Amino acid sequence: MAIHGNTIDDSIDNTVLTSVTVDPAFVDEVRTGLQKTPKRLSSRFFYDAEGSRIFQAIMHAPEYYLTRSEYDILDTSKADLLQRFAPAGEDFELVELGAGDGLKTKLLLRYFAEQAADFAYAPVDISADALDELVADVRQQWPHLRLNPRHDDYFAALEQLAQESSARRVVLFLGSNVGNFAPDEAADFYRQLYDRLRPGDLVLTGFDLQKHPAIIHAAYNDRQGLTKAFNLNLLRRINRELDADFDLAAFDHYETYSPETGEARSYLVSQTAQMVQVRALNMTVLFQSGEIIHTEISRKFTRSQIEQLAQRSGFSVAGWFTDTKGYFADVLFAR
Ligand code: AVI
Repeated sequence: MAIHGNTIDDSIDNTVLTSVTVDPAFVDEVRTGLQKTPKRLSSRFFYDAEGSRIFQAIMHAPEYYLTRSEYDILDTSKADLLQRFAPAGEDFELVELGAGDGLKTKLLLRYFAEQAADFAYAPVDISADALDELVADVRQQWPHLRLNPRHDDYFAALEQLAQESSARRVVLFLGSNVGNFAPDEAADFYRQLYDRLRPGDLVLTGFDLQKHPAIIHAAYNDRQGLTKAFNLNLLRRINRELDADFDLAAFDHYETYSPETGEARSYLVSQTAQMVQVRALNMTVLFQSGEIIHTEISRKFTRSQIEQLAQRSGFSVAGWFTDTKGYFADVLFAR
């Protein structure tokens, strides 16, 4: 097997059997992350087709309150949101970053369409599969909706959209995706967003709030083992895309939540001393028994942290929507 640019060819006796396209950033992450102490792989790479499928299942797990909480908020607040997005019924462009399957957004689309709101929907996703599925579904449900999908990097898509229309942009960044950033990355992300928006544009972000630590801990330790499968799938992806030989049964999922930092952290734990070959990278990785790979941070916020985030990046907080339990907040930032 050899890597040519970003393509790996599976060859036996010089006969190419399969050709898998591998994201160069993934190659780089595996190469550098498995050499760090402690070992680290970013949760950015969880979302191959299988990872996306498992994440859909997590969103329905009884312990994973985040999706239900946000769905409730959007359902309860949809009229108020439309009023803020288009106070005088003017047209606007709803740009969704990391659209996924758009489950919660479809609730808004349905309501906005019923109200005959004048808007275009621009879902942006780096996963072509997820985007294609969403677009096909939205087209089928609302054939007259102006649809402007972008299979691109978030900021490149925003810049391009700005050139194409002068309508107010309302950016959706839902689902607590912001929690997967390190604190500095989050501030940087909103600063970059601010620079690409015009005065009057809006950003609606889903933040998971700090609450009883046991509730948060359970959300990342579901009884069906979905979160474990989600975490382990990263090793399966390395096996498939980089010709590695991780034995998934020799690794466990371990989660911590610190109420002091507000960080839920996911780890993979080597259950034994072992050696793993990543053949496409010509790399041998040694694990001690009990050694971890840190894979994800899911940060939980306080209200004042969210207000500071807005302030540090130049936005003002223009709306605060929460569920009855106070578990989750969708917060409107205005440029
Ligand atoms: C996508 N992201 C907001 C999820 C979270 O809660 O951090 C991913 C996830 N990881 C484990 N369960 C869900």
